[in-house]
Amino acid sequence: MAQERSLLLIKPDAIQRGLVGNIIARFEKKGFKIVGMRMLQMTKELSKEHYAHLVGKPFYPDLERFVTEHPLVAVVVEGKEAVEVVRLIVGPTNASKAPGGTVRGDLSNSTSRNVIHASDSKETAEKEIRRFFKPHELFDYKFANAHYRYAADE
Ligand code: IDP
Ligand code: MG
Repeated sequence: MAQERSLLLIKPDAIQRGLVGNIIARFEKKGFKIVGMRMLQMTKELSKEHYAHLVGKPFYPDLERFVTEHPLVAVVVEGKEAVEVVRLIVGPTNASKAPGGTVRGDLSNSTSRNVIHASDSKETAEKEIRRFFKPHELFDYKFANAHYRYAADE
């Protein structure tokens, strides 16, 4: 089975608004396996590394203040085509235009305070998982009911 891993960051706005459980539940219900989870404080240095593609943008100073203001929750999920499927569940960056049923579409109306980060490619996911988790903080385990989640050839 082509299992992949993707990194989620449940951003400080979601924590302030009491949405952490709601967000994690969506990925569990879809069938993803949680293989890592920790609360952390994003530093300015970590923000500049994680958002390196945005450091020159006019909104970057506000983004950095926002993501470093309070702790966030980092989660690694595993499952079939995780990177692409997680992005579909998350919805587009501008939550105002995100379809209902997506995390951003249901829970935010902002391009900035959009409650969640998700890796955008397999390569990025591998880098981002290493950025936030040490190898011993990630877990390999089997679902006891795996055959109810995927067929043998998936
Ligand atoms: P993504 O989170 O959908 O992958 P990116 O372009 O990687 O989107 O941007 C990272 C984060 O930066 C967004 O989730 C959002 O919080 C913030 N951001 C992106 N574009 C804008 C913008 O035009 N205005 C304000 N904040 C933005
Ligand atoms: Mg991105």
